[in-house]
Amino acid sequence: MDAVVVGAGMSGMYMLHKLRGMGLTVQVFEAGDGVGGTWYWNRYPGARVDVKSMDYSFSFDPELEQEWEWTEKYPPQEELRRYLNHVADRFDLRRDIQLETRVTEAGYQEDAQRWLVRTDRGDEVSAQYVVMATGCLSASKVPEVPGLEDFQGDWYHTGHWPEEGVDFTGQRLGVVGTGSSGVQAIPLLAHQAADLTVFQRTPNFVVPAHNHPIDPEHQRSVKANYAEHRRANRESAFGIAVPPPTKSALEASEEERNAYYARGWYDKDNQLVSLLAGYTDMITSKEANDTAAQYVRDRIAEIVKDPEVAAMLQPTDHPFGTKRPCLGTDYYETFNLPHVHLVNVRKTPIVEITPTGIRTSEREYEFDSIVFATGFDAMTGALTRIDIRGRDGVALADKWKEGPRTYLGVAVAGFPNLFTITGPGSPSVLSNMIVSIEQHVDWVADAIGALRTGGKATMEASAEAEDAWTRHVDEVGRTTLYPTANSWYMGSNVPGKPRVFLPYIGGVGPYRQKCDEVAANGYEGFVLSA
Ligand code: N01
Repeated sequence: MDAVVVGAGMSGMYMLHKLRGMGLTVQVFEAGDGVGGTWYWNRYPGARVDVKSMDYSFSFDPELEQEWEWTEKYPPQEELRRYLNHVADRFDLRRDIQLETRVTEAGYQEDAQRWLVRTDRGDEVSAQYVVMATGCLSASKVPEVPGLEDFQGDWYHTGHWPEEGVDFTGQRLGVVGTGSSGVQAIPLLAHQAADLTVFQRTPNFVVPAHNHPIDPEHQRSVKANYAEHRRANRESAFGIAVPPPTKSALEASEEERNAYYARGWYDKDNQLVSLLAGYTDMITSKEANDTAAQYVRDRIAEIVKDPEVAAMLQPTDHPFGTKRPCLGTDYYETFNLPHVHLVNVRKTPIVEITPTGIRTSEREYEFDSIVFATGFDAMTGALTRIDIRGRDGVALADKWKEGPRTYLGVAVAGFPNLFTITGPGSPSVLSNMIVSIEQHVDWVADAIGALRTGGKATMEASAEAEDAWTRHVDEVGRTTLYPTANSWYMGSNVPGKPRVFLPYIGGVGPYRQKCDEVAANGYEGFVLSA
């Protein structure tokens, strides 16, 4: 093949479409038995995107974006999966996607200047280019506590939920984790379970989603001006165009600030960034950030009736936004229900899973089922779980032992012609993912096109360019409050993972400009070989 693409989520599907359009032969491998990536695997109750549908959709084909009709402000997983299946059919992608096949190895063969890719089904494919479209949040993890194999009930991870769904009616249910997945699932699980216990290690900031059917007039007006709408998203900081802030939160009066935060909290058209995007220093000044954090804590105290439970739900150990904030529907209200209980596992950690439930340092809880909403080995996990070996047989997992090193988050020195879509060191998870995915796929396709027209066999990030970029990602990260939190952005949710700020916070627009400059300067920072 000319190219192997690993993964058939949004990145892999669009990469296939682009490369095939350029006349390349492409083989896509996908572990699931369907396309859609994130929206294939995350089928837990309440799973839906928290970026508005008109923004969270492909922009590469004007007909596609005009013909698809969204139904809700934040579409549920089923609708997103339908959309991605539609994309697969519309662009005839399936014939080059091999499902139920996990890539296990990719090794660079220096003599041939090609990659040899192996799968768990015995495939062996030689390819000139390998594109890792493996997703930032796809390597799921359950807590490292002993005993799970002896649990006699059923257990689930939100990130690989059974296709047929699960009915917890009448059950005693335990849920571990209160990140975005837990926050979305808990209110719906509480409707089903007879008794629900939530194990919370860190309370999160949860803003009301105000999801609602999409206004047809709004959909029409965005579509009438879609090219401009998309351009603004591409040039914005987070891939969602909002008016740029002009002043510090500390320059605004308390009244002015609270009026602004109230719009972010109560307005039915609010969005994830609403509370954080109003002032210039929300992610750089703890004092400025505290004004919004306190606003949210006050709302929690208003909603949750039991003051002790309210206090447990109020985040105080990290600035607002430094762990991924969540959008919720009836999240805090759920803790007013008499059959819903909250356990602080920071205070009384989970010590083991027993045959009948969960034991904390304080007591044992008995359950029929347990749901782990415990997240992912983010950004690097899906890559390092594959045995990827570059020049001299060097393993990517070894090279990244002290933290990922990339050039622009898309290439790695020593790994020629290997590209990582939304890899560590790119805006990725700090952005509207689909905007970043399209930018990377377009850039990689252009780079491969340039290699082919220029008669070059390989492109490889130079060690100097990689060093400089990795330093830059770290330096920019350190100008913000992000490194002060224990978050998956920092790798802190995976024991032993180096503490490194994984994404690039320089902004989607400026990052795109930098990538375009690199290309315009003949792929500056890359070594191109004949
Ligand atoms: O995972 P998470 P997620 N004992 O890592 C806790 C995207 N996403 O699947 O915070 C006890 O955020 C852990 O505690 P702590 C989005 O980018 C988007 O919810 O590490 N608890 C935390 O509470 C999101 O950020 C959408 O102290 C343990 C939770 O489990 C990302 O995916 C929806 C534990 C994990 O939260 C990941 O979200 C869903 C242990 N041993 C996801 N280990 C939308 O678009 C972990 N925890 C809406």
